[in-house]
Amino acid sequence: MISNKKIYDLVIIGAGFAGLYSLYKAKLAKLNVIAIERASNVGGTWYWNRYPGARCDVESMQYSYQFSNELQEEWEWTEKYATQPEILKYANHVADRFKLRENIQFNSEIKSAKFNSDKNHWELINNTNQLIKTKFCIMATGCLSTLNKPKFKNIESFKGEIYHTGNWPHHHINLKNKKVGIIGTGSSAIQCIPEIINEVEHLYVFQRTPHYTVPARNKPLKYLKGKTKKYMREPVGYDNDLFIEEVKYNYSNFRLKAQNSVAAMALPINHQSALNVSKERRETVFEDRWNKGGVPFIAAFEDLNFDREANETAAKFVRNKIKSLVKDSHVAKLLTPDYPIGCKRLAVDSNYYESYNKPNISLVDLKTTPLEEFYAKGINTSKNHYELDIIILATGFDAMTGTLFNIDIEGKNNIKLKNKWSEGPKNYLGLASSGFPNLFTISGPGSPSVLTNMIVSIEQHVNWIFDCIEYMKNNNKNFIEASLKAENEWYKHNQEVSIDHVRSSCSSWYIGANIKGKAKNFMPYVGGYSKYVEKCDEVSKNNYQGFILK
Ligand code: N01
Repeated sequence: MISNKKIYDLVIIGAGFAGLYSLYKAKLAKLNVIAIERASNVGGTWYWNRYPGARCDVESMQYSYQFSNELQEEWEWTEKYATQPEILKYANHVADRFKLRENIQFNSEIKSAKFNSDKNHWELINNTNQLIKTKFCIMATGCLSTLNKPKFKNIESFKGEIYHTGNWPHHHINLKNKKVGIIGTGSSAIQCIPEIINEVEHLYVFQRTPHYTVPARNKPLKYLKGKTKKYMREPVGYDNDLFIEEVKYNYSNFRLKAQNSVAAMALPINHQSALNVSKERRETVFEDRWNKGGVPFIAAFEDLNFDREANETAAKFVRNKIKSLVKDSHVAKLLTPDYPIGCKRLAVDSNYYESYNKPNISLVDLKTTPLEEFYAKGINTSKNHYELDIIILATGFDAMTGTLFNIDIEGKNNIKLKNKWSEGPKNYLGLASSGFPNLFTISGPGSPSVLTNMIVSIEQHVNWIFDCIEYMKNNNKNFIEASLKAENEWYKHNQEVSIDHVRSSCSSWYIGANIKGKAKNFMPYVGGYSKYVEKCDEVSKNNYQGFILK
C-alpha cells in the first residue's frame, strides 16, 4: 500500500490512540496521508500489553475520545475501569467506524527518518527497506512502547518460558500447575499478580522496590436503559454514582471538568491542606477515598504532591493499610515503601496486598538477597535457587524517549535526535524539537502526557498540530521549526516546576532512572494540564510564537 513514488502530505507513525485520531483529522483535512504501524492491528499499548489482569487505571467514561459526539453516545463501557480486551475492542471500533484502516500499513516498522533540507521533506525507511517521502511527520509512537529488558546474567540459559508483560503473547499461556516467577512490582505486576495467583502452582515475586497501590474498587457501570429518564440529574462534575445516561446527558460539562484540571481528569478535588485539618478529619478523608477507590486517593488533599510533610500523612495511611491487609508481618514490612507516595506512579489494584495471604505465593526481597543470575531451571539469588517453569518480566519500559531513539531520526545539518537529546529531551512544548522541522511528537517528553488522562492529552496535541498545519496552508508556509530559544526556555521551565514536585523525589522511569546510561531528567511536564493547554493556545494565537515558519 505504501507508495514510494508520491510525497505524502503526512506520515503518522503508530496506530494507537494518538495515531488513530491523527489519521481521522488528516482524512478530514483531505491530506494525502498514511499511518505506519509495526503491529498487525490497531491499539498501540493496548495491543501489546495483554497480560492477565491488564486494565486501565483511568475511569472508562473519561478514558475515551470526545472528538465525536456520536461515538461517545453509542459506545457502552461495561466497567468503571475497562479491561485491556474492552479497550482494544474500542480502538478497533474507532478504526472501523471512521474507515481508518484503509490508510494504515500494518506490520511495517519505521527504522529511520531523515530530513532532506533541499527538498524540505522527510525520507523514512521501514523494515522492508521501503522509502516513504512526506512533508510532515507525526510521531504517534507512544510513551511506554519500548520494553525495558534488563540484561540478567545468563538469561539465555533458562530452559523454561520467558514473557514480558509489555509484549504478552496473543495465545493463551497455561500457568496451571506451573512454578512461576515474576520480576518487578510496578503497575503491571500489581495488576498481574492477583490474577495469576489463582492459577499457578506457586508464584515467586522478585521485588527490588515496593510500590504504593490503592484499591480500584472496580464495578460494573450502572445503566438506566431508558427506564427512569425523567429523573435524570444534570451532572455537575465528578460523581462516582451517576448512571451512564446521566453522564452522557451532559457529557460536555463532564469533559470540561477534565479540561480545567491538573491531570486532564474529572476528579473529586479537596482544596484543603492535609496539615490544616485535625488528625481525625484527615483519616476520615483518606478512609473515604480508600473505600471509594482509584487515583482520586492522591487528590485527597491539595498539598500531597508538593509538601513532604503532607505527603507523609497519606504515605503513613497506606503503610498502615498494608500492615492490616497482609497477615505475615515480615511480608507486610517488605511490601511497605519508604519513599513519598505518588513519586512512582500510584498503582491501582484489585486484591494486590490480599494476594500475599495466599499459601502459594512467596515474596523474594532482592534488596537483601540480590538476583545474581538465571540458570537452566530458574533464578539464583545471593541466598537461594528458585526452580521455575515460567518467568515473567514485569520490568517496564524505556519510557518516553526509547521508541523515538529506536528510530534513527536525523534532522537538519545531520543532527541525530539521539545525540541532541543525550543529556535530556529538549524540545518546545513536547511537540517539536529545534533542528527537526515539520516533525511533531504526540504526548512527547516536555508535555503533561503520562501524568494525565492520556486520551485527553492526545486529542489536545493532535488538535493543536492540525490547527497549525491549517494555519501554515492558509499562510503559504511549508516549514515549521521550534526555535532554540523557545525550547531552551521551555526545558528550563519544565525542570524548574519538577524540582519541588513529589514526582521527582525518588528513582523512577519519569526521570529515566530505570535505564542504564539514560540521561536523568524529569521528562513529562508536571506543571499541570490546564496550564499547559493555556500556554499552547497562547502560542498558536500569537501566530506560533517560538516557532520559525517559512
Ligand atoms: O513498569 P515499572 P510497569 N531487577 O517501571 C523492576 C503504565 N501502566 O510496566 O522499582 C529487578 O513501573 C522495578 O524495580 P525498581 C504506568 O504508567 C499503566 O509496571 O526499579 N527488578 C519495578 O518494580 C506505569 O507506571 C497501567 O527497583 C527490576 C518493575 O520492575 C508504567 O506503565 C498498568 C529490574 C518495573 O516497574 C510502567 O509500569 C500497567 C531489575 N534489573 C502499566 N529492572 C494502568 O493503566 C526493573 N525492575 C493501570
